[in-house]
Amino acid sequence: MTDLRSTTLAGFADRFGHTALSLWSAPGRVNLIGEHTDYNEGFVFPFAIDRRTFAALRARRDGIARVASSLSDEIVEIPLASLDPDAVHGWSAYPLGVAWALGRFAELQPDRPGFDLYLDSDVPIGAGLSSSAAIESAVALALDDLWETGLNRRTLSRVGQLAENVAVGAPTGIMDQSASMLGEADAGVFLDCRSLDAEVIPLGFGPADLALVVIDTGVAHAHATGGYAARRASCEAGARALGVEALRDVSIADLEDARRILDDETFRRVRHIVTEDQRVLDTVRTLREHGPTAIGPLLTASHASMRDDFEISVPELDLAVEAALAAGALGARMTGGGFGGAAIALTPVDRINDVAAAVRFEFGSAGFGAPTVFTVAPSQGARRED
Ligand code: GAF
Repeated sequence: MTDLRSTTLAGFADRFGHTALSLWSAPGRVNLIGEHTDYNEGFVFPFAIDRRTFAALRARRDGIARVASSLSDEIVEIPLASLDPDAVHGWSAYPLGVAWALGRFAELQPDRPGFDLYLDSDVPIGAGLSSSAAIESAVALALDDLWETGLNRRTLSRVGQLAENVAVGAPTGIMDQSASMLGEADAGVFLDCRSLDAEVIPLGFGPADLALVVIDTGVAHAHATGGYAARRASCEAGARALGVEALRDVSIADLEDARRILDDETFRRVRHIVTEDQRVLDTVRTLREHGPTAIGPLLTASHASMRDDFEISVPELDLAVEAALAAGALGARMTGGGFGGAAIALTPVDRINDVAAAVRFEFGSAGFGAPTVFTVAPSQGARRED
């Protein structure tokens, strides 16, 4: 396994010609359940994973920000005074967007230090495991320390979200940054996306001999384009037509009326959100009362709802779910924004190999590209590493 601590420090020294003075990291996330509910002010239940982005940092006296990454040869440089969402582009919009967004939540001194920052990561990109939130959270924590802004983790999650919404241009919700900031080992983050109240709940996968298998389909997705924004717009249109502030305010019992008021497509988008919110609450209750082996059917029902009502799945994700279930997974679903990325399968440890083999076999038979299959463990959120 790559030692990201060493590669990040070495990468920093190589690019900038001096050593880093602090090291930070933040994880990607898997969303266990609660998809597209965050921007509808509903409930989500993700966890931080044992794949992280590392950020090495050193202050500069000249008010210049320089960022570099293991994934690119360029060093992007900008005076702090010129930081603006329109002035940042490509991969550097993530770290520099965070540097800009911090100023929207905290009073920053005009003579604050600049910085050299280098990023390295083992969170797969485009797999729906939130490589973007991992960057944003690591950088937010690093710059919060450098500039002594004293923001709490909940607010730093909003900093990351603002960077993604405005600097990157992806209209995403608050889930990913919250999971990356608030996650803890062996636990999920049950988040009310309206109040931002979060509860860290033990998942108990280990004692139940369960593992969370990730099946990365290799079908890349991007939230700054098409489908994600279209689903968000449908949800907002549905809320307006139903006269509520957000779909969080629609109950299962209200769905009968909603069917009469809305066109068929908007109704199905709304039904996904309303039933998904309920599935999150049911998952948390079932986990508490009966343990993790009992939550499988809720995960699988969530996938069906995303496939049929929200229509954000793709054939590769559907096949991954079906193959995993047939090989002994207790529940499976696509995770993240959809239109590609990864599926997850809650799997008894003694069935992991069967699930991986079945998925690979079925992908081969269907003529799909080979998937990447691995397990993830619920892990600690963003932290200082040195
Ligand atoms: C992406 C977004 F970034 C999240 O905010 C969330 O909406 C998710 O898709 C879907 O649940 O990861």
